[in-house]
Amino acid sequence: MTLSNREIANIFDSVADMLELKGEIVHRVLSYRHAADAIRETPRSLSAMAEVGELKTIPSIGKTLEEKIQEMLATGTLQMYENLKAEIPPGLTEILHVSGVGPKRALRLWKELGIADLGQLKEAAEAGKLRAMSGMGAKTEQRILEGIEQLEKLKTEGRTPLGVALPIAQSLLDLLMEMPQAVNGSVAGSLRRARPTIGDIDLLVASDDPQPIIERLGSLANVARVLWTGPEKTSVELLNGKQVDLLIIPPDRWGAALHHFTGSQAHNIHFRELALEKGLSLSERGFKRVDTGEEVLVATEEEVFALVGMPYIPPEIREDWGEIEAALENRLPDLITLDDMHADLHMHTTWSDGTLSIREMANAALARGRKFIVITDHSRSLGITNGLSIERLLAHQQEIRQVDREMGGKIRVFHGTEMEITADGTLDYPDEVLEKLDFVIASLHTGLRQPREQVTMRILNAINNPHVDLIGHPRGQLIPNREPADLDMDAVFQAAKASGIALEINANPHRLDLEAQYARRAVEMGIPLSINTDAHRAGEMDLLHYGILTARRGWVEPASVINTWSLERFLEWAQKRGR
Ligand code: DGT
Ligand code: CA
Ligand code: CA
Ligand code: ZN
Repeated sequence: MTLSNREIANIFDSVADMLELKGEIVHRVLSYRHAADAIRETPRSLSAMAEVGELKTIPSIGKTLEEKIQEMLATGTLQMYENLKAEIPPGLTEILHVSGVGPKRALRLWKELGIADLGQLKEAAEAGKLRAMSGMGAKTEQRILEGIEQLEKLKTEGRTPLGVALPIAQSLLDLLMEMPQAVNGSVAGSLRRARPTIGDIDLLVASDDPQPIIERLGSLANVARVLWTGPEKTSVELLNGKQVDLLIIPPDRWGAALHHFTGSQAHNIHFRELALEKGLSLSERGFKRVDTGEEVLVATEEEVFALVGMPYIPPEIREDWGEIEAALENRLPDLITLDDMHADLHMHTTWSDGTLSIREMANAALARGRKFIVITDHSRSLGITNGLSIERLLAHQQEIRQVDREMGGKIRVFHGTEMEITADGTLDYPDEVLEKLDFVIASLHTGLRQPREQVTMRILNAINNPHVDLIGHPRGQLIPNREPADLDMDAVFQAAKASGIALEINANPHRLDLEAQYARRAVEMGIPLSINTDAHRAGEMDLLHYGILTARRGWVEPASVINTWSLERFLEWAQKRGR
């Protein structure tokens, strides 16, 4: 049994924790953490990459880490990790993540009180045993207890989907921006970078008068309690258990703070190295000239980038995935925006499991400025959605043609299907039926837990059918709880490239599938993408921006997305594909 990418990343994270406990230099600890992050974001299997000698193409993986990965692939473990585990109880790494406990304290808890895991720490804190340790008091003990609770909650509830966190954050920010003291405001952190899931919500407000704004946040209706508060910042817990960090920034330092708190951490570290090469030390408070110690305040993010000699990098791509190099060489992508989108090619009506008629969906799309749409109800084998029999599919077409005529050219309405790829890999409609449709999506909704070979074979079957135009939500993940299918994505991309088919970025925030790193690879290979809402009701058409954010994170430019094409080009492309 060879280790999966995730297992290897987890081992690297544990190694980082243990090295940190041992007091290793930060640089070495971070190299393991960054490697773990990079591996989690790598779309190809490490064992496949190792076979062709491509491990070192992963960011943060150099010769040493490459050898460690090879060792894990070959032996199923890492000797260095086993040695560390013999030295340090593995449970101690959890304690390290309790807020209020750092590596030094964790080590002392173990050596002086024999505390080796989170459960024992909780017991000791509840029994009031921690305060006896030198440098600790009842207050620290209380903070540690709260830290444990928070960590436990995080472990059970996990991260928050972007689609849940973003509207909450935006409404909190809107309320804060009503204050006369607030001159500027933004979400920051992973939320501003639009990661599919969010740890905590970071908000920034520019003001010279922090207190009223801090008090306002604490008083808002959906704030359960204030966790702590200082002169310029506060953390609160929302009724849904999520944490919000708010920081108030003097307006003349806004640019540096916004850049710092947007992250990612890896981007920041790399960016600061470049600043240093220019003799500038950058912190969240601004730049300082290394030689004279003179402060250089920056009020806008544009100035932050300009001072280090590069164009503005959009927040969605600040992950240290090559954006800094691209900026320096003036080859940043011209990222797609919502305005580039003309069409929505995936949606459902009352004919299957949608809530509105074809006519109502067409009007809803028209109201949102779409120029053409495809109605793609489910196919016959997905009984639970009232999928269409062949007979009903043909009647469906009649009604769609009728609505298309009624719309008088204000919006074009085409006939498609979201066809099941059944559990044995056959397609739900025969070719002679598919021929009659304007556009064909094929998707997996069942058998997602099948072994890799089987589930991959099914999707390849669909890709290789010349009537299929698009694979819907290819990986089948549901955010935050359902892992993607175990697809061989190398094989999927190769087949897609060969057949000329498009792959979807499903904009529904529970899907965001393909995710950014896969979308980026598709674009690099010249595979067309399609960003669609998969709307089952009118309101879901408004979720398109999540698909755009995801595409932007994947460096996607408008030309790669068929929804940005003119109607003529779209039809020509779809017709060439087997009809
Ligand atoms: P999350 O909350 O887990 O989804 O991820 P982020 O990226 O929002 O992380 P968070 O909330 O811990 O911190 C917000 C930003 O602040 C982060 O993206 C970069 C910056 N930051 C936080 N800690 C550090 C650090 O230790 N070093 C550097 N350079 N930047 C940091
Ligand atoms: Ca955050
Ligand atoms: Ca935070
Ligand atoms: Zn659908």
